[in-house]
Amino acid sequence: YKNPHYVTGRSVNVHLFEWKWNDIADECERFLGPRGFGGIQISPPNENVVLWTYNRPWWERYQPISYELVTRSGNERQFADMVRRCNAAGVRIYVDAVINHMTGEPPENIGTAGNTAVYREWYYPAVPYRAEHFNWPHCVIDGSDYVNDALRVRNCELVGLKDLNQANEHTRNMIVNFMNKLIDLGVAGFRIDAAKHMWPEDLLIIYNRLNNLNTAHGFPSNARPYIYQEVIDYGGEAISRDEYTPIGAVTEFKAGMELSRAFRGNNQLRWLSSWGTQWGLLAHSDSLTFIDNHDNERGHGGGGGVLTYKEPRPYKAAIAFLLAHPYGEPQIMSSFLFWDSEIGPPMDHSGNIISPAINSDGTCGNGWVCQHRWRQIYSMVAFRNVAGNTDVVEWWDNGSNQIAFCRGTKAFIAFNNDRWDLNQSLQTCLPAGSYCDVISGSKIGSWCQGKTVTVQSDGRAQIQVGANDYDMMLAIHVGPES
Ligand code: QV4
Ligand code: CA
Repeated sequence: YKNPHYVTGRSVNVHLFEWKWNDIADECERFLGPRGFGGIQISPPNENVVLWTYNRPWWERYQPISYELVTRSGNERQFADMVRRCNAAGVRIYVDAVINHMTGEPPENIGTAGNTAVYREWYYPAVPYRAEHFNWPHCVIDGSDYVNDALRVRNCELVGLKDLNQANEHTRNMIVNFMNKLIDLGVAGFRIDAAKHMWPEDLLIIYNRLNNLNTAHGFPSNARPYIYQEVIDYGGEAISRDEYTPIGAVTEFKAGMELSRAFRGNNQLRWLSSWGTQWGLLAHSDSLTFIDNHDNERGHGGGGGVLTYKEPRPYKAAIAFLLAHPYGEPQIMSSFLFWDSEIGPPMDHSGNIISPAINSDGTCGNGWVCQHRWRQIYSMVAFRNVAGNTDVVEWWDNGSNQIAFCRGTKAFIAFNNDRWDLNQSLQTCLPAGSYCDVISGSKIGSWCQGKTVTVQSDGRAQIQVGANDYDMMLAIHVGPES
């Protein structure tokens, strides 16, 4: 369950938060496919409660009413079309699977597919679930339970969301049928929402009943879905990420926390020479890494003070390091603009999501941030693909916040987070020649829009990253784009 089944030569998963299925299909064909992206995490595809009371917040999608594939992102036909078109473009789809719970007792009672529930009776007819399919006795998780009581974290309600009992055979069957339907439609795997709140042994039973990936969508035979489980573990809790690594990959929240700290200037970059398990991070093959996710970019899920699109300079640098370094399976966030933590995606007066506009310079409009379309970010996806499975070699640092390293003989990157310029002859490990820095500009024909780097026959080059440059890194690699 730890192989994302990317098409050969691709990497990086982008979370297209709250995007519509038709827009994702277009984005696969016009941008993500051609740019070498490996996959997309989509928002939950199953029916959720509609919450006009809160002006359609993004988090209504984490309150399921049924497993019908009808949401603001689109219906089942549009979902199937998206998966087919993205797979054809070489880009995999991962579903955010909300299987720990159903809705709480919200003030409204109609779902995005038109179904209703009887909250006080734990009755969700469109699945169907009845009271016997939930955990009893009824209880709600307290803050202190996270430290003291694993049983309550798993069998009580997360913020009042009706807690399904995954040890119940009917409950398991409904969940497995839902996930298998998605696999048959061509998805490559799942983010398991709130995995901490379910028993690993129950989850393993569910995973083991999942179908192999659909060979008609280009997956090899006997391929198992990629599973990455959302377990927030900064240490000190009753439940540990290590309980989940035997059954699948796990979200490594410490990666974003540590890189945010370092690129904000609160830890010296030179320490990153040992980035990986020596930092207390999960084993490489268990680790889904990211700087920010949809919760902590807006202070949900305990926040964590991570970098987001609102601090673009250090954010781009942290992402560049995440993508340049071989450790972990990286994911990037693609957001909509927000000014409060509850507001949903751009929408019209009827609640329909407004599609991102694509500006002439390739960036997004209509309220969408589209970090994946920022040059400094998509260029680093290409960098990672070129670097492939090469190691970090020729690490250099100045004893402070200027660092540089090669990826084998394929790629080179330097960062400067000091208050003085980096201007140094460094080993790039690349064949002699003239290269375009992929951070400060694109290569247009054989002309560099940004900085040019001249690599000598011994692999060395004069590397300059000014303290006041627009970005704090410089990256070059073999291949046409640099
Ligand atoms: C309110 C009160 C509760 C009360 C309840 C019952 O706050 O004290 O018990 O009413 O009446 C929304 C509201 C929340 C409300 C709840 C139930 O924000 O105030 O409770 O609905 O009506 C997202 C949001 C939540 C949101 C939820 C459901 O972040 O704010 O709750 O969706 O709409 C822990 C977990 C971790 C989790 C993280 C947020 O270990 O698993 O908290 N992360 C995932 C998702 C996250 C999602 C959920 C889990 C739930 O990434 O986006 O929560 O599916 O760290
Ligand atoms: Ca639970």
